[in-house]
Amino acid sequence: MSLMLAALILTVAFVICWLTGRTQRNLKGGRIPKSLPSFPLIGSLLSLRSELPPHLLFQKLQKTYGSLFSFMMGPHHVVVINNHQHAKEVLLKKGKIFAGRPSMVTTNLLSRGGKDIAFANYGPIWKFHRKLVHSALFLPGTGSAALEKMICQEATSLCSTFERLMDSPLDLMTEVTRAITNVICLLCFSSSYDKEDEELQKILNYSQGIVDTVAKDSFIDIFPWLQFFPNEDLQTLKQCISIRDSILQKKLEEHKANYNSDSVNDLLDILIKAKMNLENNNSLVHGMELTDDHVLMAVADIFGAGVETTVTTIGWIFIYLLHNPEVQKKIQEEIDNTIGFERTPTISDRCNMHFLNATLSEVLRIQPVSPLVIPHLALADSSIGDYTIPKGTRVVINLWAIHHDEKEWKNPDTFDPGRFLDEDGKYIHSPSPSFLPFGAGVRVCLGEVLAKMELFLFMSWILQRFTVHVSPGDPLPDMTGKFGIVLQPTKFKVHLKIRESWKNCGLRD
Ligand code: STR
Repeated sequence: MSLMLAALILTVAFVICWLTGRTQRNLKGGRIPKSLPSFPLIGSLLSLRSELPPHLLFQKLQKTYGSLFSFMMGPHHVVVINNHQHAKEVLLKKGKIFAGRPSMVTTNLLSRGGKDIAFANYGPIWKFHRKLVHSALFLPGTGSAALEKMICQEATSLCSTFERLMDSPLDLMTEVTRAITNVICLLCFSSSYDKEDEELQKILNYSQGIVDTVAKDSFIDIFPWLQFFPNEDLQTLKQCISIRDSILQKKLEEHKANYNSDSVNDLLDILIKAKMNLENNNSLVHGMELTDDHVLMAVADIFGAGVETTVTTIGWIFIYLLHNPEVQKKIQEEIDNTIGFERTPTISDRCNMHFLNATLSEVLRIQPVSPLVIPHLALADSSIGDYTIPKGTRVVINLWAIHHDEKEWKNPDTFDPGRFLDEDGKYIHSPSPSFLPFGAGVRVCLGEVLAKMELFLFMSWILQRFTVHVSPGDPLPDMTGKFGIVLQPTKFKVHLKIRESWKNCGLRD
């Protein structure tokens, strides 16, 4: 009896929801996207329960609901985009309308109420802040020549650590993570960490804790009132943020104490200088304020984004090389032919290394760093294709579906660097418009240049000297990964072997 009553209540609720949806359609005139079934309070949560991670579930739901569909996440109206035409309309053509970010409990905590770049909402202060950080990434102390030097310094140290650790099963990503973290440390603070440094360990731990808990469509981001009840993930996030804050605060104070406007060496110095100029020159940039919070949150973003994304990608590159040893061999042949063994790789070699570039792009396609990117928010009533999109809608771009679209890519689930090469074996930047590894438009990735330099230099340095193999007796690493704001590979061990040709060359110490 009570079951029947429950069924009746649910049916009535469903019909009411459906009718409200229809009224909205009549009011706005345009088509509204097909929606997953939705109920009062919980929205479409029942239809979203699945074994599949969200990017694969959304890709599958396209078959029933079309490539653009919507659902209610609790009280929030969400639209999911699965093709590049709609994605480009949102990111480029209507970039400003869709440049907003939804306010979420976890991201608000992480960014001190939206004072960072990645999660802060669109507005004049955000625009100014982003421009400032963007230009800071191209100044003499931080521009590409300086970046190349920092990366090669860390690549040298990484390769000598590998020489010490090779020939036994090795968790090579631990070493790679330290190298990548040190590049960002050099860039932001002109300092780097030794292997055993406790602070480095703290940074790695807090960063993992944040990746595990932030912006994962967890219940507190859907129903903010849940934050007032005990919640383990929220507790972890708060702890991680407080560790991050104490480290960054210390760095800021050290930099302020040693600040000298004639020797501005790193990103933190540049931001401190910009803040001081702004304070002395208030009339020039009217109404713009740059607080210590803005400076710290920008650095926190660069740190988090600069480490987690690059480490994740390099992890995937190694996994694909282990699964496809012939690809590794081809890259090594290319290194041998274009660079040889008399010198180490430099960024100017990049234009001659077509196969390596193609492999890097193919990994970014098949395993996008952030499969659902950070959700966008419609800042005004608008449309996508011929669908009406009301102000306040959260727009999720399913980069995974775009990179695995069968209409755009032949056998999209097959790893094939050859798709990024033309008939003459030359690297093609984008063989299909359905390729957006760094996003596009107003919110395009700030670190694209740095990331591409790091991927190229680290991989060419490592593969010039070593070959990676699966540890004897171990299975090939898993390809599924762990879903979150970045799609991290699961841990794996490798066997590194020094290459015969490198062994006998003059460059080796
Ligand atoms: C990683 C963990 C951390 O300590 C701080 C951040 C903040 C910036 C985030 C980063 C995170 C994960 C990757 C993000 C990045 C901003 C841009 C990047 C989400 C959570 C991507 O869009 C892939």
